[in-house]
Amino acid sequence: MIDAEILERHNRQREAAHRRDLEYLAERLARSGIALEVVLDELATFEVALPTWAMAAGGTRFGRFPIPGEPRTIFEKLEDAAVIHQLTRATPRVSPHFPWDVVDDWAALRAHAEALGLGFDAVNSNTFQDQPGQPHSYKLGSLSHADPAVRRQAIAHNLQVVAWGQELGSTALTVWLADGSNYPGQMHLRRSFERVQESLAEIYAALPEGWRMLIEYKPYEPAFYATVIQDWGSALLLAQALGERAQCLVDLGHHLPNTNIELIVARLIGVGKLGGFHFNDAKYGDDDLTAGSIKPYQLFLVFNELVDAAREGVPGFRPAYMIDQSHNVKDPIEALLQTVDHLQRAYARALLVDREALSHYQETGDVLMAERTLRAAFETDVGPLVAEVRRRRGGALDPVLAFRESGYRQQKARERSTPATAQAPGYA
Ligand code: AOS
Ligand code: ZN
Ligand code: ZN
Repeated sequence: MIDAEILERHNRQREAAHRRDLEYLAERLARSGIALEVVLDELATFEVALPTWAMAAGGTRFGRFPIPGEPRTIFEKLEDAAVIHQLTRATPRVSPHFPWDVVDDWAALRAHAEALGLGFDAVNSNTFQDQPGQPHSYKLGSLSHADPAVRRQAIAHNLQVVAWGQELGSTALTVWLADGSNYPGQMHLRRSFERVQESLAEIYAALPEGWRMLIEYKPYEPAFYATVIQDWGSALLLAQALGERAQCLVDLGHHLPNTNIELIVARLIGVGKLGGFHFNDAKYGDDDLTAGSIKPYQLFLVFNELVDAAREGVPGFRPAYMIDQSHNVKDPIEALLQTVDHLQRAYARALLVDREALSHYQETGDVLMAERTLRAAFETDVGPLVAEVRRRRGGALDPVLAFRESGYRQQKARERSTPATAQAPGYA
């Protein structure tokens, strides 16, 4: 991890300016009747899981550009995750992906994570690629495949992933399927969905106590004509058919352009089926860009729904927050530090919304003032709040700069000299 002295020096150099910024913000908030300490306490509860697959340089189907010092194993990915947690104090868990994360000693991995102060979030199965030695191919589907032998193999893999997750203390399985068709006629649209439901029911029935199943949807890619679980409606139908412990996972990039994602979030909360998020951002499709980099207002509006639900105490509301990004051109650690900061800012802004006023304007039909209430929160510079939460918890005032000052990447480039094992590009 990063030398404590480097971190202290980083904070010391910025402390005076930070205090002035925070005092100014506290004064502004007080004028609107908002107590700084209350917001800080709520903001400090925000945690988001890091995906192991985003720790190394990602890629597209055209290529991948490895960077020196990227992690080669899940052990090294955890080291990088620990640095991100050290600087942000908001990422205490990692979400692994099987079989991309190869583990042969579970006790050693557990001990490694514990020593780094990390735990594990949802485990991800992978039936969108064929693995060496696998008897059946997923070329034409996995849990939806017409051949029961292929479905059985895909079900068995998911059960295996759950068993591995138990080794790690995880309590959720995320299922994302590439199942679908590229041409009209290729797949029976109704029956393929029924088969997915039946397969998921087998996995669901075997879930250990306290576990949840998170069902991820996506409109297209790699299937370009019809994806079996293509939208929140399909995911919701499955979650409802399976039972209470099955919920939907909203990956922000998995929507067609202009979809109102905050409305979907509100709908899912309304029926108790919002299981979690894969945070990222997109301009066109499943771009997997840094959360908040393209549509910060949308991200704020999503968090606005989350804060609203939390304040109201909606029963069973406890979505899992995870990041799902592919870092092709940024240093992955820096990109993740930036992402966490963007997420915290969106959350902080949502905490500042004057909900009483908003509800009054909604009920009295004052459209302009209702919108203005949201915008007032969105336009507040919450940087000092987020920095203060980090500082109080022992993190960095400016995580990206602290990371650069630490020389961590250069040091890893020396230590992790052999080329990174090729990671599957594309479907991040
Ligand atoms: C794919 O587009 C999804 O976002 C999944 O979450 C996927 O399993 C994950 O990104 C790992 O590739
Ligand atoms: Zn995802
Ligand atoms: Zn995706």
